[in-house]
Amino acid sequence: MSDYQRISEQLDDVADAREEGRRKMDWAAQHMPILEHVRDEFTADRPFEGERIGMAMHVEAKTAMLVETLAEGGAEVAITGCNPLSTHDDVSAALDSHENITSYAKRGVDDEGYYAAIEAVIGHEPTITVDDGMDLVAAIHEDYPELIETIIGGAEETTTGVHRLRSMDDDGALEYPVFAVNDTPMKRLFDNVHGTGESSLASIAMTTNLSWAGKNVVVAGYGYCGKGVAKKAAGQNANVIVTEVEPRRALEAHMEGYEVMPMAEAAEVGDVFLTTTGNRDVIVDEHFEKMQDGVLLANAGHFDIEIDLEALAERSVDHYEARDGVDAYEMADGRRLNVIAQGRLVNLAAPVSLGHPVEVMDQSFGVQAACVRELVDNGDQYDPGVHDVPDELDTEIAEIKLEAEGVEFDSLTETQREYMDSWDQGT
Ligand code: RBV
Repeated sequence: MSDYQRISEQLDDVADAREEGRRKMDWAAQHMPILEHVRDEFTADRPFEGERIGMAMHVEAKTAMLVETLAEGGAEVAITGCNPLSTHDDVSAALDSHENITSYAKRGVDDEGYYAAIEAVIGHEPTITVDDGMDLVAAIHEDYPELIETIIGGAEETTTGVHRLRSMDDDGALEYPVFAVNDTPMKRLFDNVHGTGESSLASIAMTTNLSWAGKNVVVAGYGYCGKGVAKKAAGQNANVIVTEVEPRRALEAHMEGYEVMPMAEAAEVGDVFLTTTGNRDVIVDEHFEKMQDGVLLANAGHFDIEIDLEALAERSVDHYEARDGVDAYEMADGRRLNVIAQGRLVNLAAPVSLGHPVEVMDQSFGVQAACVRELVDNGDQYDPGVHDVPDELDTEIAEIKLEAEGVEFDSLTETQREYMDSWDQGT
């Protein structure tokens, strides 16, 4: 093949990828009325003219709609992935073809490639950061502190990122304001519960072609994500077992009708294990020792630290790809323990995974967009540190969604409002 032919084939491949990425984005857009509303507003007002937004998020179709929404509002946006396995390369190519957007995201990068892309985003000298997991904030504080002076603020998408940010803030190390998008009702009650629940179970089912009905499904962690996973698994006729370390959450799971037991016991009876704790070393060697042949192990937490894969590799005598997205670890006694998506967040990192459903990401990203606007409008009113998203912004996003759904609802009368604000009217 001549050089000319090779180059023209490569160009065709890029064009095909862009087209496919665009098709995925168009589909998502049809189900994202909040972003559509916000985008119309941003396109008219151009609130981000002159701003540079650096992002590290899961680069796929829904995220792409957020990125475009910000770019249509006048921003120059640079983005990379927030997980080595969650990027859709075709969507990344489609995004990159926008004149105000540069995408460095690539699926399957190694650690070096991952951090090089984060640095490339930082190279655009962002005035606003939008993170999912806090890797951008961390890299800026560690390696490019000179940029902090010109950064207005940031927004953080996920529980793990907010947790890291709060620890950083407690240590007095966080030097610009960041909104805890994760903690808003419009995000957490939908994205973490329904989004994680539905997409994790769907990804596992599609990856394995196995049923939930009649399985013992062990859910580690009964936070918002764990609640969603437990509820949806129970809805699929699984027998749900919850493990917890926090007494009130353990009690809540118990009163919800789930079995609650230590992981050491659950390890012996579980068919499927799904971690949602945000902590490390949740399933470790002592558990692998007791597990049944054929179990499925998956993680829905942000980082791949919940299942101790090193210990599993050490304990195994053979390791092979059993299916696309399933690694089988064979023990000396013949048992096979199957890890899905390399223990990375299963709803995004398995080959068939698509991330959370479009509707919930519309909500989360609606809040993100509102936060970016708030930073541009009123950023100087926020001190360095973690901030709750102003309630009226979250409420505004809910109202846009209800209107799009054609759902009407009541409002308080003046008398009711006064009553709710009073304290002197008893029986
Ligand atoms: N999440 N993003 C997607 N773009 O498809 N799916 C899930 C997507 C986010 C979700 O908001 C969660 O807080 C975070 O990923 C965990 O990294």
